[in-house]
Amino acid sequence: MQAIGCNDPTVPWHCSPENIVPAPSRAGDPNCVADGGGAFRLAEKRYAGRGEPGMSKRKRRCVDDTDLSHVVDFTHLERNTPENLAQIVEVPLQLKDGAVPSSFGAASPKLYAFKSMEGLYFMPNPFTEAQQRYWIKRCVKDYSVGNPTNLSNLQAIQSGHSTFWSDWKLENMSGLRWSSLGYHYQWTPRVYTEEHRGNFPEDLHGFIQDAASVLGHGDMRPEAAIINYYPHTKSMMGGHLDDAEEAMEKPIVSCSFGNTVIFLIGGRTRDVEPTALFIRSGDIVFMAGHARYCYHGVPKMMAGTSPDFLCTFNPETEADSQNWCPELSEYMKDARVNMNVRQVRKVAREMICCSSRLSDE
Ligand SMILES: O=C(O)CCC(=O)C(=O)O
Repeated sequence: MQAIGCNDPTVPWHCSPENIVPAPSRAGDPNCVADGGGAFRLAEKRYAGRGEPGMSKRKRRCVDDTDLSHVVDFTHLERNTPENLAQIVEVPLQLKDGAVPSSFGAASPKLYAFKSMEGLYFMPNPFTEAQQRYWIKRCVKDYSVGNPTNLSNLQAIQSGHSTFWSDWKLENMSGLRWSSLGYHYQWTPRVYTEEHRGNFPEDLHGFIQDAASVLGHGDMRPEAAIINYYPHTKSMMGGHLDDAEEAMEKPIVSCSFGNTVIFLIGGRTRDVEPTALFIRSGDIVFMAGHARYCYHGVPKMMAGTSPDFLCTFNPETEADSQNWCPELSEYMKDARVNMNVRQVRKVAREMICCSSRLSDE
């Protein structure tokens, strides 16, 4: 993963809008442009509400009326411009035995492609409310620190061995930015190695195989997950490429929960004008084919757009709930959680070492 800007190794590519700076020029790296951003960078600024180049400071402060009419909306097709609508095509799901996988609770999930972005597929929320809550709970409570093989920047802010749940405070949660499962991507050398590898959760493995199968990638082996936590509406992710996996022919499956965001996907360099999409709670984005090699990022989260069922907890009816609690509903009022999963190796490798030593590093 290659980030624009962020120099803090504990926050590899989650940059607050203030922190985003043009990428340093890396001679010989075809993904880097000397001018530090091009069309992608300008679109990020525009959607982050930071205005157009040359705009006065006063004007920049009031640009949250950014024109969103060109943002592609796969959930409400009727809201698209005629130009965007002409680009959207529904793609039949590839179903084994004609059945929609049970991982998707929705009666008939739909899958869309966008003609000018080969390899990008979008499935508007196929989950039931209970399924969304289940995955949020897994990401926030279990995948963050519960799994001892996780490498998470939360560890850096934890004191001693206390866990997030035994010491729950909303302020602690705002420090939670990412966690990795399976192969732990190493941000600085930009590699996956056998020494930095933990177990991959079975439930996530099964779900991702189901999801990839509707795209015709039923043979995908989920080997690395990055869970991204966007704790408040200023959280965003700078444009980057995910190109460190050997198995680039396999899709990235990316599921999001909580607040709505604007997602940008451009081209192989930052000079390509990106397409902007809305991603809402429960939506799944697949990046395959050409899209797998394209810059993408999240410049903007929309405040107050997390669905009501994620922002509430009813002690009378939900006290026994395994998957929900007041702390999660509090967190999800402002947050977004994204879990995105990749196959790393072309050929499966046995786990040769236990990455528990990572927790001692
Ligand atoms: O949060 C998202 O939707 C994007 C995540 C992403 O691009 C990544 O983790 O590489």
